[in-house]
Order: sequence, then C-alpha cells, then structure tokens
Amino acid sequence: MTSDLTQSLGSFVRSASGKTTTSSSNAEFWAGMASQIVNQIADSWETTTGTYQTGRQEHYFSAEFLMGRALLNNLSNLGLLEEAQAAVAAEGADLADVLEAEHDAALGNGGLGRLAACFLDSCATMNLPVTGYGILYRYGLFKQTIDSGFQNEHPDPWMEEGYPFVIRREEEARYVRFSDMDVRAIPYDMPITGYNTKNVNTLRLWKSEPIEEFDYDAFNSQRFTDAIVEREHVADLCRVLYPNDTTYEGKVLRVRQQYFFVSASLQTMIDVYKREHGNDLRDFGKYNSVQLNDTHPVLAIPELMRLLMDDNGLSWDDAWAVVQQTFAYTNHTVLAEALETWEVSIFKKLFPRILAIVQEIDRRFREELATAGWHPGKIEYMAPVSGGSVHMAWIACYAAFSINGVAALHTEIIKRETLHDWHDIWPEKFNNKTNGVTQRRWLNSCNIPLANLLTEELGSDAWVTDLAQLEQLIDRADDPALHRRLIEIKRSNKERFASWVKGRQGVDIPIDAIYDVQIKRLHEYKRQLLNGMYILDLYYRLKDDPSLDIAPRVFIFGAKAAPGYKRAKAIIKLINEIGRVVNNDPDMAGRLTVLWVENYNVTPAEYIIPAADVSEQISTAGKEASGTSNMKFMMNGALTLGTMDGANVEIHEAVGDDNAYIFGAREEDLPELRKRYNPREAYETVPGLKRVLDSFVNGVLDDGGSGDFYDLLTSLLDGSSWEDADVYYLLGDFADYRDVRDRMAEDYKDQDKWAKMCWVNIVKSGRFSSDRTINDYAQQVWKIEPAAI
Ligand code: C3B
Repeated sequence: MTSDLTQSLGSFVRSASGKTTTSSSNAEFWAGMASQIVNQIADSWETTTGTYQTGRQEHYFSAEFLMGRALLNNLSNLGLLEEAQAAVAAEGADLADVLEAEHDAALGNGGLGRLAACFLDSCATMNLPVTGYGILYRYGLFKQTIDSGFQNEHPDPWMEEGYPFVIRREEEARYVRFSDMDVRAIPYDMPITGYNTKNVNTLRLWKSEPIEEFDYDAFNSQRFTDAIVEREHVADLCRVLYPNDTTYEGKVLRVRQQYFFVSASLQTMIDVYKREHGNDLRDFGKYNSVQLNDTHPVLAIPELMRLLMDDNGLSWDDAWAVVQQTFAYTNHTVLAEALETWEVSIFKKLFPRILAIVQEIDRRFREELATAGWHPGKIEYMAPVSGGSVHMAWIACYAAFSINGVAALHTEIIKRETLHDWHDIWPEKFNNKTNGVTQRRWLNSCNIPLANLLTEELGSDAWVTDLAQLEQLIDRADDPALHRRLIEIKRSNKERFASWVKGRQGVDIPIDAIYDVQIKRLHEYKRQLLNGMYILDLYYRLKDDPSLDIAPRVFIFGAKAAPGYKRAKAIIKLINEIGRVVNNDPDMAGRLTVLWVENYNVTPAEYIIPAADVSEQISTAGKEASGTSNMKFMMNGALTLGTMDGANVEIHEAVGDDNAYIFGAREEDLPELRKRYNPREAYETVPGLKRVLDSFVNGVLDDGGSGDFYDLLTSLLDGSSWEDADVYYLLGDFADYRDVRDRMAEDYKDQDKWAKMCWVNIVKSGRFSSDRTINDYAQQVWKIEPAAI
C-alpha cells in the first residue's frame, strides 16, 4: 500500500518547482515536502492554537531563535521518516540529499538563541501551552568564510528562495507606532511539532512592512526616491540580526527591533484575552505570563503598561499589578558589557510615551525604596533611570515576579554579585533553572547509531521523551561487548563527519584519532586561545622528541566572532596559523591535525558532536553562565575537559570525578589568586610557556602584518595596566590544563576504560534534557498544565 506521503509528494514537488519531478532539484524536493508537512499538520495546528487560547498560556519572548533545519526534525516528530524515505525514493531522489538542501534558520547568535529553540521543542512535545515570539530577520547570522586564516562575513539571506515552514498571517497584522514612523507588523507563524504528539505549537515571527503599499503622492510629485527610501526604512527594521553574543550595541535600530516585536506580540495577547475572557484586563495575568529571554524584550514591561492604561483604561496601580503578575526574567550572563542600557535621548526620540512610563516606574521605585529605608546610594544604583540611561535589567528585576539564572553556580553568582542589591530586597524572586537541550535533535536525530543502541538496551525508545530512563542502564557500564559497540559507533560517526568535511572544505582528516572539539562563539572568556596554546606546546614537544608516544589527535574548532570584536578575530587567525604550521609539517602527519570548521552553525554541530571524544569547556571559572554544548557532547558520549564553570559543575556532579576531567582555578579562589597573580612570572617559569607565547611574534606564526598577535601577547602579559593583564587567567591555568589534557589523552589508549566513561556520561545525561528544564519552568514559574488536543 502506498502511503499518503508517497501519493502526494509528486504534486507538492511539482507545485514547488513548476517542473517534472525528474528535473526538480533537491531544494525543490525539500520545498515540496516541507509544504506537504504543513498540509498534514494544518488541522491539528489550528486546534492546538484554539485549545491553548482558552486557558492559561505562557509566552516566550526572545529576540533570537536559532532553529537550524526543520524538515528532518518534523519528519522525526511526526513518525514519518521511513515513509518520507520511501516517498522520495519512489520519485527517484534520495532523502539524505533532500534534507541536505535545507538552509539553517540562523535567527540567533549562539547559546541563548539555541536554548530558545530547544525550549520550543520540549514545550510542544510536552503539550504545553507555550508560544514563542520573535523577529523574522531577513538576514540571519552572517555566513563565515575563512580566507588566509582570517574570518570574513557574508550576508545570510536564508529564506530568499522560499521557506514553507512560515505562514504569513495577513489577518493578524498589528500596527506599531514610533514617533517618526508607523509600521505594520505581520506575523509569520512557524509550526512547532512535538515528538509523538498531535499538538502543534507556534513560533510567531514578526515582519515589518510599510502601512501603505506605496506613497503615490510622493511618487506622482516626482519624489520617487523619497517613496522608496521611506519603504526601505521600514524594511530595515527586520533586515538583520545583530551579530553580537553577550555584548550589546546601543544602536537605535536595535531598540526599534525590540520594541517592534514586543509591542505586536502584546497586542495580540490582549486581543485574544478580550475575545476569550472579556474586556476587564485586570485578570490578564491570571491567563498569561511572559518569560523574558534576557533583557532584549524588556521593553514589553512599559509597553504593557501603556497598552493597559492608554488603550484599555486601567489605572496605574491596576496596570502595574498586572505587569507584576505577568513577567518573569531570565539572566544569561554576568558579563558587564551585556547589561543593556539605552540613552534616554534614544527613548525620547523613538517613543516619548514609553519614556514617560519608564520615568514614572523610576519615580515610584525610588519612592518605594526610600520609604522602606534603603540607602540613597543603593537606590541611585538600582534605579531604572540614572546617569542619563535607561537600565533594562533593573526594570526587569523590579517588575518581574521571578528572576532566574541558567545553572546553579550562575544563579549563585547573580545573587551574590551581578544582581545582589535586588537579592537583598527581594530574595524570594530568585530561582535557578539549569539549562537543558533537546535529546530529540541532539541525540535521536543526529546520532542514529547511538540512538538505536540505547533503544535496544533499554528495550524501548522511552528515553526520547524521558531521558532520565537511561540511568537504568548504568550497570551495563562494565560490559566489554557494549564497549566494542560504543567504539564502533564513534568510529562510524567520525567517518561520517570526515566525509562531510571533505565534501564541504576539501580537506582530509584521519579517522583513528582523538577528536577533540571546541565549538562555541569566539570570546576571550571562552579561552579558545588557551586551547591553541596547548596545541602549539604539544607540537613543540613532539618536535623535541619525535618518539613521544601519544594518541593521534584531531583538534576541531568552530566559532564565529562578532564582526567588530577585533581580538576575537585575531584569535581565529592565530588558531588558523597554528593549523597551518602543524598541518604542513610532515612530522605531524597522522599525529596532529588542526581543523577549523567554517561557518559553524546548528547543522555543522549535528555532524561534529556525535563524532567527538573530548568536549572542551574551558572558560574562566565564573564567566560561562551555563553552556549547553557541554550537555550535547555528554549525551553523545564525549568526555568533558572543563573548568568548574556553568553547568560543567553539574555535569561533574552527575558523573563523578572518575568520569570528567576538571582543571583550573575555582571561581571562589580566583579573587585571591588574582591578587598575587603576575602573568609575566608564569611566562618565565612555567616550562614551555615562553616558547609558545614567543611564537606569536617571532615569525613562526604570521598575522599578515596586522600587529594583531602582538596585541594578543600584550593582553596576556601586560594588559593596559597590571589589573587587566590576562583578565581571563590563561597563563594561570595553562599548566594544569596541559597536565589534565595530557592525562586524558593517555587514558584514551585504554579503550575499555574510555568507553566505560562515555557510557556513564550518556546514561547520566537525563537531567540535562530541556524537558526537565521546561518542566521546572512550567511548574514553578509559569504555572501551566499540559493541554493535549
Ligand atoms: C549564553 C551564555 O553565554 C551561555 O553560557 C548560556 O548557556 C546560554 O546563553 C543559554 O543560557 N548567552 C548568549 O548566548 N547570549 C547572550 N546575550 C547572553 C548569554
């Protein structure tokens, strides 16, 4: 019997391509099948939306959703993989090639955006009434090329050729007003399927368009260019995702983007509320709550005040009560440069009414704290408006009923430092929600051989929706036959990755080697440079003593640097220079290989992670809020080489000392250590370190005459003053990192021991599923219940 998919695929593909299926390209097959999926889920989608709207709902506001590819994920969720394979084959094409034709939806920078995407997957799978709201950027995160070792950036017009997974909802457009322009906000809804459920949740992405198609007056009066320029201004709003991760730029366009999407989203929520529950908005917070993903959507707070008061007649006090019931805030970083503050003048220019509301929030805040007897200095520091700036995090902390960090250590640090004034006054608002990742994408779909093994061992695939089930398999850790299978699976994943790299970048890498991986945004605190320094040191050691018996190594990097982050770009060049030296030295052939994976993104991660043996999580302790790739590696059987930072602490706790490689200064010791710290002394005394650092400037590595490597060296040895020399403590941690990394590579030689450690990591990864995280949010913060259709 032919299935539904097989019967109709041909017509969907022909509709997409306007050609016979024989002459349709893989991209056209992709488009046809994507439409076919939307067609299949349309009824359930509408039902789900309707069902959610009658009860209490959660709304996830985020400027970023790093979705990656959608087709495979949807096929797998809907249980249609095999059918799809057969359907495509029946038309003479190959499903793997069709899937490979899809562009990543890279509407995010890094961890924060990918977390939002994992959360949506978990919410849909758990039938939770949660809707995501964001921006339909025309250009996603830039495409990276590496040319002579340098990063170059190129635009990413990800949906220019059509993208069937977003549906334009003309009838649900809203208006968003700025002082200098009014724009139409048009929602593009993306269906979010869950695993093995009929529910289909929604990600609503807003696009800006001019209110009038065209200004014919301007056109007719020969001001043709004016008419065009005006349209372009409006389109500019959603044109591009700001490519900064953990830093912000005080740019007018960015604050416009933020206001645009939160205003449109709140307007929809209010309209739905009125339709379902009547016109008295004082109960709005009974039916709705909003999670603010970092400070990017915090303008929602004054905007909801405005909508409730100006458009719906609520008093200040009633509106503020609603606001305080509605918003919860997640902090994602302790880095000072990430705390958004906007000049008052920008607010004055864009939306004076919002500024007036923020100033009134500020006035009342100051009054409340003064009445409670708090110190004037403290009040001034915490005030929403001070020093000519609006402090978005302070507005969030004041208005929100919940403030959370993203890993246990991170939450402790924000309570103690970043947000300690707030914790002094409102300790009950604070809670921790350790991040998680979806095992559907990050294990079940991307590592099929391992997924099959787990299902076989467990006797069912229950782990796909309940990852903690794997823990039952802990007593299998000592079985040598199981070790063999794990090793074989890892090897086959390495082959798959190597051939993908070969096809993409034209380079060959050895298969039988330790795959040692660091993939994440390029940032000084993440210390990719420390990783590079180790490689260079190992290279010199092998040159000194070619008889050194080490396991062959492939060092894999993937990272984008913010285009304006000069030092991060210098580090990319430096690592590529180390690669050039190592990869071109015949003595290193088959022993050391350095690979830079260009244009790192969600899809490359899906190839890299299953092939990895070592997960580099080496940030300076206290700086990485959580990390999430650490969790993905763990569930794919890679071992963590990490500092006691972010969620590494909890991974270490889950697997124990014997199954993780921890090194480096502890967060609680760093202040004392730093007082006595002299990087120049480390440079002189730590064996090998001088040789490594000297190569930055002695001609071994070539920065193309830019002086960038000299700057890197200076930042490590001298800084601009003794206080900021080597702020991220690379030289302080170098020796310990080298010892532990060497020991790890030694341990790899005992393959049974290694496989056993991998197994422990896999089966203990349950608590790092985003299902666990979302369950915690749903019960403790959002107070929502599953609503299966
Ligand atoms: C990141 C943090 O840097 C990571 O430690 C964390 O795991 C993720 O968020 C998710 O919580 N982060 C980011 O990607 N972008 C920011 N602007 C701030 C934090």
